[in-house]
Amino acid sequence: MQETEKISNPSVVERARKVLPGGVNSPVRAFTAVGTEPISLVRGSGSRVWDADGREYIDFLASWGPLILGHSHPAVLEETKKALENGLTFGLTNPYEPLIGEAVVSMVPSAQKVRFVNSGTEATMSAVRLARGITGRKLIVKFEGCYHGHYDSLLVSAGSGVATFGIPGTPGIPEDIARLTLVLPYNDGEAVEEAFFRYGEEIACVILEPVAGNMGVVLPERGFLEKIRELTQSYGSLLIFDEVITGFRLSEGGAQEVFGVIPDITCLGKILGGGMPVGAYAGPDEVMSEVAPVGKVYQAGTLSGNPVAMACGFKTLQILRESKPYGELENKGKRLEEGLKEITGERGIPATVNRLGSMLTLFFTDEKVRDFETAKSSDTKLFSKFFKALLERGILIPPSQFEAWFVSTAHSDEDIDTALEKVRSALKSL
Ligand code: HOZ
Repeated sequence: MQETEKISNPSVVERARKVLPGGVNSPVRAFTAVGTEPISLVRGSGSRVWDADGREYIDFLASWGPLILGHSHPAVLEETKKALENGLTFGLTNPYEPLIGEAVVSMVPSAQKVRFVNSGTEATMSAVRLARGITGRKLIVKFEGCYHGHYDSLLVSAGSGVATFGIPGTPGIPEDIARLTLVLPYNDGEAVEEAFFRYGEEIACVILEPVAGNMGVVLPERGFLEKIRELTQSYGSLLIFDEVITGFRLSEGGAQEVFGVIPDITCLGKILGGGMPVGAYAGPDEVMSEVAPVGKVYQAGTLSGNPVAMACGFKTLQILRESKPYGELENKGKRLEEGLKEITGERGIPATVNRLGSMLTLFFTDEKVRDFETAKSSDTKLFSKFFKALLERGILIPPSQFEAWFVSTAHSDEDIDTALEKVRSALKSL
């Protein structure tokens, strides 16, 4: 693969900057976290993507997680085109909605009913409203470093001290809203106990990524998920698993199947849409029967259940159920992890790799990364140089230390070995 000199196409990026804030429709795409000129992508196929200058990259960003089957999977494209030919949207129920709904219900252990929306943010926002509607309580518990989309109540940073109320994570969120969210350290079971001891009767729900992907990959320590399940049960609060990243990624049934902890509500997205904008929240009948029009908790969306998006997601789930690729994905993820550890070790670079299945993060720190504080001990300046050096060598990883790399069924062992060669070359150049 040609080593790339120029790594961006100014015409697309410059043109976008004239009409889009920062030239992007989502901030992280501006590459500010890595201090380099962003690239724009025009095509993807299998494990590869091409930028507007025609440069090719092996892609471990995978559009932040949806593309477990790689880019432009032929059967997924075919099903999506079939739906497209019948029309873009009807605004009434279409045949693909029960089809993908049946797939979710059969794959996700906690799901007896599912409501489709258009993004992970809508899914988590609706799940929190449902928990508050069912319990009649106001307080929410979330964890530092977990990202659940840009819903006001969840864009909240930790206040001072443990088990204290949140502060707005961005201008535009009233303190009165932030103060209803408790922000705790991830993997801190004692902090959860303290929060319930103090406020348990007022807590509507606890929401977390059962395996975090949005602070980089951080796994739950033994007993952490079980402790939260036990406390929510005994205080009558609901447990919400944000499986937007882990759903269908770690196994057919996501993290709840891997760890055997069953939430009251599961939020889904990314892989669920196969690359199209789809989110969902799901749970047992007794919970989901509270959702309008059956129950009183209102939520709606003009394009929810869009036939083209449902077709794309349905085919993706169908292929996962038939091909059962999780053993293969584990082997590929392990190959990448071991290679990264070997190379950073050879060069004496402080680094640690957190991985589960086909999602992983290389942190430039010698600390054990078990929460957001330890994740933030990473050398982000080194990461920025590493990111740019890899990009110049035709390897695309997420443009932030605090994100997950993804391996797909389309990544061959050769792709991974090539990527590891480029990692070695990139680190040598720094
Ligand atoms: N942390 C997000 C992925 N789970 C970044 C993607 C975005 O905001 O566009």
